[in-house]
Amino acid sequence: MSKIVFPKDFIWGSATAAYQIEGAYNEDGKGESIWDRFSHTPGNVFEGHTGDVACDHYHRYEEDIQLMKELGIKSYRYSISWPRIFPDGKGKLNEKGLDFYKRLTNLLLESGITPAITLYHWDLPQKLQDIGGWTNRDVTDYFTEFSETIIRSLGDVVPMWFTINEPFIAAFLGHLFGIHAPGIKDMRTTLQVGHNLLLSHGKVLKLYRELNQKGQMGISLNLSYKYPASDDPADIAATNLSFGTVGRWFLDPLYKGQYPEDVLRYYENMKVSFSYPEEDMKLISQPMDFLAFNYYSSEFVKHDDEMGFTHIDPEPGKFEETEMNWLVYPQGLYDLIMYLDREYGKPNIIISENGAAYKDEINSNGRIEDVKRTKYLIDHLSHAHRAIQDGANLKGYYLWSLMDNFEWSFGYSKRFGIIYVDHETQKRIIKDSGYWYKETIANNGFDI
Ligand code: IFM
Repeated sequence: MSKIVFPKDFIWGSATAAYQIEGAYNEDGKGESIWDRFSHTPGNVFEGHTGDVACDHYHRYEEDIQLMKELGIKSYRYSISWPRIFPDGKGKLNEKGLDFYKRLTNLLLESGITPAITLYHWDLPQKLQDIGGWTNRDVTDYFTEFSETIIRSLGDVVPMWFTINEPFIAAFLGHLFGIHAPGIKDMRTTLQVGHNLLLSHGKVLKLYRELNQKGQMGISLNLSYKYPASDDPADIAATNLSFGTVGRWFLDPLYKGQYPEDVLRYYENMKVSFSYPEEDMKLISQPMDFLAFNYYSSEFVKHDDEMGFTHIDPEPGKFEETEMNWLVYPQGLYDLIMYLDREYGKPNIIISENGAAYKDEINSNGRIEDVKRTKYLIDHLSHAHRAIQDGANLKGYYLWSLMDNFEWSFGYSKRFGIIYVDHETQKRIIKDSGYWYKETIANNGFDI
């Protein structure tokens, strides 16, 4: 047995997002979000589930913070529902909505938990979707105004800020595959939306600096590591392209001020183009305090004549899969961190999400023995630790998720939490993985 010990100030966190846990979808003056509209439209979400009640966190946040305290969570990453603050997306401020986040943040601070805010985790006000949503450049200014309100209200006490969560997912799942809100299927729109999300990030980061804030700000990307399915040069090229479309497409503008040439060509060949003023890149590529990413799995890539690349399971049955059918591949986390360290100038790195969905059952003693989730966490954190030992500036880890919640188009059918939520009664039960995390935080590491 050996002991894994993390650096002294390592941030042990857990994460959630507003639409996935809050509920209270039409209370205290909150406006409609694109996820309210999407989930209320039949056929979009598993068995018609919605976030109307979700985990009822809006009313139960005190109990939830008490649970975080019990687990010894050091930092809590949560997002702000934009339509709760500006029901129309802009204009008139809804004080009651803002007050909720003030109460939540204050109680976290009183409980010794460091607040970490995500400004956009996908719940765009529907009123802004009605004028084109993220395809409309004006929305980047409305987002900046919304962010200014939040930063002016909470900036003094919140030291950690994530501008946009997973711009790739918001753009591609929402505007190309149509399986997330707002349910559009158009490639050109997708690229424009991706760009405007990056631009919004840049505008808010500039504002944050102008407001002389003392905390740290970065963006949160969804990244996985890509491996060629064989030694065939065509598969190796496809792997580079596959990472290019998801990873470099966002990383290069942020760090190099330009979209990757090869991926631009790829889209040109597909006859998809989009435009932006060149000066956008200056905003987008301002230095961030950290680079955050969400890691769940990795992919094996094969050349595909039509699309250029496709993802396959090279040895079916060899690797475990989670309930999301995502391969469990902890080595990918190490390879990804080291890649970012090498290619993007040794940034400070935060793992802003990592975790796994499994089928959880309450046993006769009322316990949830989620052995697989605990193993998933041990394996991923071991690889994260190895990256730190090999020189990467990994500063913190936010486990996804604090509690079972609304998993977008899968509704409540997937459970990612270290706290079990009975969605009928709203009863919470800490799972065994939660107790393991508690011990890990207390010991700043674990035995393997
Ligand atoms: O639940 C999501 C979260 O909202 C964004 N990152 C991935 C998680 C699991 O799918």
